[in-house]
Amino acid sequence: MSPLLATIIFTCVFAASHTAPQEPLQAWTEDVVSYSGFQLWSATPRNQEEREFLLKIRQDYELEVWKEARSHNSPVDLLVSPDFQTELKLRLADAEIPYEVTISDMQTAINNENPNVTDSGDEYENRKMAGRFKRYLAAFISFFPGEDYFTKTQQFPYAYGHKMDWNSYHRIDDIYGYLNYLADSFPRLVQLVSIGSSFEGRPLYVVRISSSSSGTKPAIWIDGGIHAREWISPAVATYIIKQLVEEPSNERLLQNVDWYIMPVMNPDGYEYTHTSNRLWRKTRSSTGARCRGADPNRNFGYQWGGKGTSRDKCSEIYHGANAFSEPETRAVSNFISGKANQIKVYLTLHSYGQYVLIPWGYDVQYPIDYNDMKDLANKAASKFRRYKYTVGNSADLLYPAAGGSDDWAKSIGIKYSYTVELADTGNHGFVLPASFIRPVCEDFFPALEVFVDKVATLKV
Ligand code: 0X9
Ligand code: ZN
Repeated sequence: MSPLLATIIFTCVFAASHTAPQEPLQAWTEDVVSYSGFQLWSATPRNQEEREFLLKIRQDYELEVWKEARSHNSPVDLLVSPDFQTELKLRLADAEIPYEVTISDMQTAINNENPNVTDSGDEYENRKMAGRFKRYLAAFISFFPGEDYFTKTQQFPYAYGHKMDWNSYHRIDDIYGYLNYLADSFPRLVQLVSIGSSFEGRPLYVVRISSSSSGTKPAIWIDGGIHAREWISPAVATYIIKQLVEEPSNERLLQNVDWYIMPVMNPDGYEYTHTSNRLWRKTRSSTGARCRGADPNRNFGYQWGGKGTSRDKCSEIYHGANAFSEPETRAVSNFISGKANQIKVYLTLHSYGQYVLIPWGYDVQYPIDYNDMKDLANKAASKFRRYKYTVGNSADLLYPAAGGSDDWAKSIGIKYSYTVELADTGNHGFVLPASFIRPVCEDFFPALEVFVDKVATLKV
């Protein structure tokens, strides 16, 4: 092809891209839940009697528990509606149970959590324009003999724009846009695998990051966003993806290990927390009753329906109609089962509390290789500088809860299986301001080296 013809084609394609219609704005059809006047209280029972009293109060007022732990003198975080605050204050004072109000107005906290989210538009448009230009330039150059398009896209990694940053929490489209961008821009490293569809039809994406095409290295699995409202979790998972793919100094982490990372296991729930109810936890499947969704972390098929689960469809810990009733947990279990020999570490990111939790979680039981698991977890946790994490058995440190993904992964033979409860310890809880994203991500990432060094020694 003559350079003149190529120039004409290039100009036409570039011009066409500028007149392409914009995506339609999404309609906001659903009611938004307000948490105006709701407070987060942190109560600290000091003995068995006080613990039992608090349990009674929780039941009487059907209070939602954000965090609890079995360990002595550890606080219980409760979401308290404005209707009960005066009465509850009196009852706690009567029982002499110390408590403090950690969030005085939940809706204000929610409003202030993610301030930059709408400001990224211009910057994105610039990135997208620059990306488009480079992409067309790469295509243009590839018309000439001896140049192939593939090589050029590798040289122009910003070929496609994306909206992700780690200064704000992003909607699912931004996250998925970023994953697609990486797959397009780094085809030798990144493969985007859709392992199924969510209840509402969103793709369930796993990012495979590997420096070899064969995929036979021992692997690390990381997932985020099992629980919809734990926004810091997908933020950390996407940060890990970015570091592994876009940061050349992390190349060593890919040398002997493959990665499977699923940043948002429950995309329907995640999106719902952005549009309708910031504090939604479960999936969005229909249950046939007035309440939707199941707790995906009670829906995995090991000890399903045991302690710390509920058959009440309206409960936050509803275990679902049966094990793997949710399309999200089913897809994950099918995918991981197929790679159970290759995957040596299973990490699932939650919030909050700053714990590295070791199975079993269904009850206070210890796997036979618990000490191996604990040694590795301690080594990893010793890398954290900014936030201190507690390492220990899940059911012992927190509470027994059956049907968790960590237990299931352990049960199918993945030796090193952990739940990480990211920051913080309760000042902000699930509503962790976006300014924490970078500190939490940067603090967490170096710990992955510990898992890499262990996995690299294991045979597939
Ligand atoms: O209760 C949970 O599912 C996890 N805590 S969270 O606050 N993120 O909801 C802890 C799960 C620990 N693992 C098991 N119990 N298997
Ligand atoms: Zn969680």
